[in-house]
Amino acid sequence: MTQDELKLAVAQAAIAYVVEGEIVGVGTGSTANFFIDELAKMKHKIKAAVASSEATAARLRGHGITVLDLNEVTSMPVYIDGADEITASGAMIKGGGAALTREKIVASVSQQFVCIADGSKLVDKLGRFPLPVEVIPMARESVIRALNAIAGEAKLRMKDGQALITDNGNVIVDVQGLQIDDPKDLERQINNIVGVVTVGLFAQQGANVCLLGTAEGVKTLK
Ligand code: ABF
Repeated sequence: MTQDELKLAVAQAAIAYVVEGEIVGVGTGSTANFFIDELAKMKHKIKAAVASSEATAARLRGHGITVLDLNEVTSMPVYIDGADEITASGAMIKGGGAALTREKIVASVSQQFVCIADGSKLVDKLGRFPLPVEVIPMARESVIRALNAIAGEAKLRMKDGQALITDNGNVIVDVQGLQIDDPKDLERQINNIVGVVTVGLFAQQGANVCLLGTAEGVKTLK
């Protein structure tokens, strides 16, 4: 199976976690896009969606799915999103698509996080994928120094020769060369750096379920 076929398989499996008549939280990225296209097939059975990025909101609306502002929503049964890396216990690195802040916010208002990923995302230890950190622009250099002092090598993410700007108007710093033994502790440490908006470690609140696409079929990790 190709990677896209694996992504489609987990996106289809995730539909079983969507609660009819309710609001669903929707992630960002290529796997989430497969999920959005599947969700469109049952759009009349859900109340609405909350999107974790402008790109996701546009794709949902393109399918005729109502997108609510999170401020209008108290709680959602489920948030469905991809990941860049995930461990068997559900700790993740996210933010390769630069949507980590809204992803973490929408996930925090959801009762359950269902991660959808092809098998290549499952790791024993997080850190091979550069860890994204969203940063207030004026704190860029001070945060880079603070991250370098903790571990790894922090670099500003660029796009088309300029600093990439997130949906929230901030920049992304990626930390390379990490071997993350204690994801919850590192999440806490980086959250404590002044100027950090969000760290792409989802460990204190990780995935409750991971639907993993493999050649043998979709495996469910809980
Ligand atoms: C989002 O999309 C991100 O948190 C993660 O960076 C990325 C995964 O993308 P893909 O599904 O394209 O691999 O979930």
